Amino acid sequence: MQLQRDDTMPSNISEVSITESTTWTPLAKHTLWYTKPATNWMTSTLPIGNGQFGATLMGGVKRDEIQFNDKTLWRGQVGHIVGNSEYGCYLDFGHLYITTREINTATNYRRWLDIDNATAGVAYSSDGVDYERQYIASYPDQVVAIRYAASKPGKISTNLILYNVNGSSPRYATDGKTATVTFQGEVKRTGTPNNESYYCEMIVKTKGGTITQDSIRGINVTGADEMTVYLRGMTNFDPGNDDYIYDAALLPGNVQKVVEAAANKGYQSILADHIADYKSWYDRCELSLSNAMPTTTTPNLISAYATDAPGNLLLEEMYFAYGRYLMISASRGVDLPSNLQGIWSSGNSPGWNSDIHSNINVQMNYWPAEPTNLSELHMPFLNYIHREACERSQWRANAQEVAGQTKGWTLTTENNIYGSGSNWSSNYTIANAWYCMHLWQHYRYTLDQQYLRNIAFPAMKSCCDYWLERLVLAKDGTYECPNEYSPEHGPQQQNATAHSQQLVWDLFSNTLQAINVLGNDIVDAGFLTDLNTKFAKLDNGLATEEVNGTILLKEWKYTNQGTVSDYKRHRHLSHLMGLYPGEQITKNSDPKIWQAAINSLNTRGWEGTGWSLAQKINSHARIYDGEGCERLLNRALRLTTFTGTDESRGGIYENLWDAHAPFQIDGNYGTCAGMAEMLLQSKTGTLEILPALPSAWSTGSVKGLKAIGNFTVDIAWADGMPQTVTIESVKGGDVTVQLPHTGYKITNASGKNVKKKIIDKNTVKFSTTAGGVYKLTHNDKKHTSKAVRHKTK
Ligand code: FUC
Repeated sequence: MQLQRDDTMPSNISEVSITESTTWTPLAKHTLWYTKPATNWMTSTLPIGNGQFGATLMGGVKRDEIQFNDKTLWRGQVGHIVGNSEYGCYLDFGHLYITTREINTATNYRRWLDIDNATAGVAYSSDGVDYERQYIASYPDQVVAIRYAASKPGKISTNLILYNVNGSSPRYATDGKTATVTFQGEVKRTGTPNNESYYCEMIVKTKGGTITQDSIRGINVTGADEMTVYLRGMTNFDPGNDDYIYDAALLPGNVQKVVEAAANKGYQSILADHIADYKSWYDRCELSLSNAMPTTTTPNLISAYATDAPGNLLLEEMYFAYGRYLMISASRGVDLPSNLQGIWSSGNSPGWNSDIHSNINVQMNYWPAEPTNLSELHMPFLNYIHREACERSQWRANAQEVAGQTKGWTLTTENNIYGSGSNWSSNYTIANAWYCMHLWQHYRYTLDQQYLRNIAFPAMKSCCDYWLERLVLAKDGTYECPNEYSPEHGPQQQNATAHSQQLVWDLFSNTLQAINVLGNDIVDAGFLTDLNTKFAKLDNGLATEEVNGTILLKEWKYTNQGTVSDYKRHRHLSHLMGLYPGEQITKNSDPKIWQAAINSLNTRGWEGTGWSLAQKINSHARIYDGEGCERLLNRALRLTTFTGTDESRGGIYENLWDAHAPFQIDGNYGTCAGMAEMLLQSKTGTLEILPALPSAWSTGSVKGLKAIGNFTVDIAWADGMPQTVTIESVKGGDVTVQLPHTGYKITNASGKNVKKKIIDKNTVKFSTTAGGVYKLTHNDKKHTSKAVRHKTK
């Protein structure tokens, strides 16, 4: 349903004349800022979120629009694979319209999103008064809180209207000092007699002034010194209950408790706790490429990107920080992954239903989680996988319903939050193995064996059951995945796509390693024998073919890709799973395969949707092509204003949301991960320092990247050369580090030299103890070479 403007902001309210600020610059380095209110939700609104509940801010002066979402508000099917239009859609929850009364002009206008502190604001002056608004989405207090302030007393007079996107009008009540506004309703579900219920509450408080009910609509604040708003919408979604909902009668009380507690606590305490909480995540990792401050607005920074070198690096640094901001803001709370738009969606017709898309998108949302030190924020996705695969019934039923198997679990490409999916390309069932890669990677980064035993392994084992039963023995004596798809082109159903074979290879290899960690007793002997036998005879998805004179990695075992029209430019890199995010293809692989993978990646070119460019950055980092990464980054950060669907208009909007187009958040996350991949890789267990550093990043530093083995790594480099590398060993154990040379001095926290073993001319190995911090310093005058250069072409 599209929003009807008449239902929302009173149509007779037009914006006042606004003069842009020409003097303001933000205090925090990583601040997105603008000197005009947003006029288009997709391109210009600014998002805040507490991981589950969030808002988007338009920042008008007379007409302030705050649109909000909760990750759990979905209409659609419960269980079963159904038609494309039936399985459902992520829904807009509501809009808050705050009209500032008695205002005619605004000067010195600016609005911003400070991602170093997770606070958003609007400020302007009018008639000798300075007005300032602040907006936050608090995790500790679970509300969106808004504060309107003015430099003189009695100057805040507003009208507040809450709009229920999905049903009846709100109820307004006030005692003159506080107003409480609520709305509630149900959204339609099918496959069950029970709909999902939602409830929203807003409390408005003022310092000074009065609050009255408006004779037509909403509430009026008159002559206040300050106004604060506390807002929360929730649903009765509960994935632990059979029907995915809990008793709707309990919902209003749950919301009231949260909003009333927040209103009693007060804005300043909520703000202080919010910033402390946010920074406990955000400050763990930081990329510094530029000393520049954002002295120009974000739209200007983006426009100047192609030519303005210091600004250029600042935008790249900002985009990295923003990826982490968006993850902290969209992946906490309920055990559901962030969707195609994170948690932010206005109107009820988002692209691809803003669903959980399993053939690249939801995975990409989580690519930065481990390397950029937000490992715990991977859990809403990982717990969701475990729950749906091992505790709920539908993914297990899918094994039979979509694939005719009797064991294990699987899912299709398009998914809602109720275990249901659409039947679009439903023969694509290999997403289960790809999901298991995430389960395993979290273990590799954390070495948390309890997690491995209880959360990851049961789902990995069950996924192996599915594939061990489903694989077919081909004439060439190898095991193949039948009837698979190589998203999203070429033959719809074919045995042994490179994509499916590489993913099953990854699943089997990881599961065997997990058994090695947990002990053979974790499975029965028959399973282990079957797994070993089929792994040994598995077609590993790595074969080459010549296409128009170039040796490429095969995408289809039984179709030459030269016969598929899009092989040179298709946005998906489905046949390169083993290069990234997998680790099957490395420079130590068979040289023919390594070179074919490089050729295939280069053949796919330098264009794409936002997410495709992001995948290319990560993949080029894996082939040590720093210049290629920078070229793709330059392309990915190109301004776009197009909001329709177009595969060739990838880029960023002025609010730094990634454009597929339309807005799709995977590209934000994927590009953030790509920048981390350029600076540190650890896929094979060796810490590769600055593996794909472009010349544009000749000097810089990064702190708090994570490596496999639970190492935390800071790197400072100059002239392309790592100067110091600091490695904190969280769990102890040996660490292997690849550097430009082996002459780096290694000292421990007390400054004592650490004994190293030289593995080859670039690689050293040394022992660490849990909690130990080790500093590797480039102190050898003889070694002046730049960072390790790998031959990729
Ligand atoms: C995949 C991609 C599309 C789009 C959709 C949501 O199917 O091929 O480009 O991103 O997901």
